Amino acid sequence: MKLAVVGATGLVGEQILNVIEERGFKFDELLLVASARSAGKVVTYQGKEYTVVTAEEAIAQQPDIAIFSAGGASSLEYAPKFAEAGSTVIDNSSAWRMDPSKKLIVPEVNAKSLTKEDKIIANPNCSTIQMIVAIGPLHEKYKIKRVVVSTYQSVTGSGKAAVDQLFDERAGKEANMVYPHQIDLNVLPHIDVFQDNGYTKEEMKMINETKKILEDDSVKVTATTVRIPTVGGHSESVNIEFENEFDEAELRQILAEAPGIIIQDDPANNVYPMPLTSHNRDETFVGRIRRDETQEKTVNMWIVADNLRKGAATNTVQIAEYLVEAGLV
Ligand code: A2P
Ligand code: 11C
Repeated sequence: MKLAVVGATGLVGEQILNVIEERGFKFDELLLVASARSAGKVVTYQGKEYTVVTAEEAIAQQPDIAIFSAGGASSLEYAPKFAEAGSTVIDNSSAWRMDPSKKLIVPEVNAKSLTKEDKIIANPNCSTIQMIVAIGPLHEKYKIKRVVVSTYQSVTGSGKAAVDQLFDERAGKEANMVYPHQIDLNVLPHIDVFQDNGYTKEEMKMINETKKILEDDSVKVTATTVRIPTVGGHSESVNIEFENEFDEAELRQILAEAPGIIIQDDPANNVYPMPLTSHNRDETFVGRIRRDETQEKTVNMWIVADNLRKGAATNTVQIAEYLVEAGLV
């Protein structure tokens, strides 16, 4: 198994390396790939020294799997070249997600749809992944009619420079502005660029990617995505209306038994999911589960996950694990 991590020096790339080590993902050879700026740098990983290489150099090595988290432009340019060289690409950018010929995978929900022919596999957006982990099993049982979601997203979702903006503002230093406004002590109802319909691209990702992963265009989703000054961990308030009536105890049981979910729901003892306690965890945390008393067949819940982990790195590594286990690479 020859594995390439493309974007290995980025925030998500670093987490991919952590997750591979923690989960014991086996490889014989590892290629750490970054831009020409970083090529030649020596990185120590799992007690061994690796020299960072460019995408071209990695393609020539024909890795079996290439996990990409190097931005959309790099994916558009290099993923097809890796695929042509025989690699299976797992891509964390938005470049291929809505391409009808590419699969969009959250392993707990739809890994089984993968075949040997899938040479570029898309990893969904972080805020979509954690929602799907929780609502996927509920859709299967009760059929979802409509989802209303509001997010509370960490600055790590915007990369290293955004984390610097937050801490520089907090330290009273002059900050390089990644966001159009101060993020420390503030909340921005604005993630990614605004579209003609008044929604942001992040909101449209949650809407379109959810339908694609659930393979059900009838599921209505409306979203408001919001940036808050937290570091690590996206949170979501989710209101779900089902076609069919549900029993709350049964719904909790379904979530408790679903892969990748930990229920944290003991309000009497102030137990609920929080970004701080999701930090560096691979699971999705669900709490504040309660019937919506204003409408039939509707439930409210609060969903939290580490956006760099389950929202990005962990999901890509789980796809790689599935490919190996299912003999698809
Ligand atoms: P580099 O560190 O050399 O710029 P982040 O989203 O946290 O900023 O990380 C982006 C990652 O993608 C970094 O590892 C970055 O490398 C990498 N990257 C950017 N452009 C390319 C490219 N053309 N080829 C390979 N890696 C790239
Ligand atoms: C954020 N969701 O938190 C974004 C980051 O489509 O993979 C990831 C963007 C993407 O800002």
